[in-house]
Amino acid sequence: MALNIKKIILKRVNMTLKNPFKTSFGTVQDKDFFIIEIHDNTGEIGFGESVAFSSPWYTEETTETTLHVMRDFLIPLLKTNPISHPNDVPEIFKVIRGNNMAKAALETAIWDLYAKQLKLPLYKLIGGTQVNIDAGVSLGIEEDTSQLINKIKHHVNLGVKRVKIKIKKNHDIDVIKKVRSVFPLLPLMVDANSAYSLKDIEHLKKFDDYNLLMIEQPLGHNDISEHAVLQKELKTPLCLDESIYSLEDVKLAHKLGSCQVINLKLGRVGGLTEAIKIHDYCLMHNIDLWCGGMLEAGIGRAHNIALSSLPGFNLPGDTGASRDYWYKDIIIPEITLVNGQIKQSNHFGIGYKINQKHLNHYLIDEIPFKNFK
Ligand code: OSB
Ligand code: MG
Repeated sequence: MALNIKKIILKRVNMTLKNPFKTSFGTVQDKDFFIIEIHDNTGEIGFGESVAFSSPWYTEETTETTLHVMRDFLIPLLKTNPISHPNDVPEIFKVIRGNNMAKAALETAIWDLYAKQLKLPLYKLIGGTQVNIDAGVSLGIEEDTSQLINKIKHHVNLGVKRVKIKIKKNHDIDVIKKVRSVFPLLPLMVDANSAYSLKDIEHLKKFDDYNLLMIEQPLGHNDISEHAVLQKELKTPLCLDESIYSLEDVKLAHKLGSCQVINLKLGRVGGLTEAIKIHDYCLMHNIDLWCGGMLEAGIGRAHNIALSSLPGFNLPGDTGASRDYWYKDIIIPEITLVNGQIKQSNHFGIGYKINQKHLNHYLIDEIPFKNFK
């Protein structure tokens, strides 16, 4: 059976986060991105979301490069190559180097479409077993740590299972110390977004005193080998985010001992097919795994929730409720927490409908593609 793609529409949307999100590299408040609609010959629609930001501070991709690569390279490949299973898509996209976020935006939409054609929830199609997933929260840098502590209190009251705080040079130990003094037993971790180098090794060793779950991406955004040097000096587990683009990267990190935990993001690894391969490898090798976030709107969030149902996701991720990010999300129902957990939808595909009224409110452009083989 082929998927019979008839039409693709890229819907460019502008959404403003409730709160600016500050990291060691910069601040995000406005998200300019794409909702991808892939229509089949029966009128069924698969949805995807592009996760790149307007500027290339996290990885090299941006909203504009995503558009360029989807429009000029990836969608033309989909026009001429019939697909019988979503697993075929990375194979078809292989002739285009990199640009994983652009690839994932289309590939995840194809998975949603395929699950809908089979009349299955996406999480069931991929063999997910976790019907309730633990929510975590990632909190940006606050110059005033009492503000951060208030935010942590809010999320702890909502039942989140772990808290991640962003740190940067000269804004780390002091913050961790204050947070720990208020929340001695909280499952707490830090994310440096590559703020340090091996020169900081003595400083980073001090982090071992605060019973952190892990330190996420302390060193270079594309480094795997120096993290192995650092991990040998630290008791606290390291987690890789930015450096992981593929299963090959995970294998290398595992072999070198660069980390004990993987943060998996659909966009960064090019979609669900590669994400499942990484999940299977982590499960087989007892590598701790959780699902990261990219400040997604509802469609991307729903894809993260489905992915997190796989049995190897043994730690709470970054995915939380819609209302913690947006005044109004673009899906129905919005994503909510119950006792710090998110329940899988049993509707077909990603399990959420588009809120057309809200989507139209945010819509700034619509680019259609027709004439598929
Ligand atoms: O490093 O994990 C990161 C947000 C944007 C870019 C990179 C990161 C993050 C987050 C927040 O930490 C994730 C989320 O809440 O969606
Ligand atoms: Mg990170």
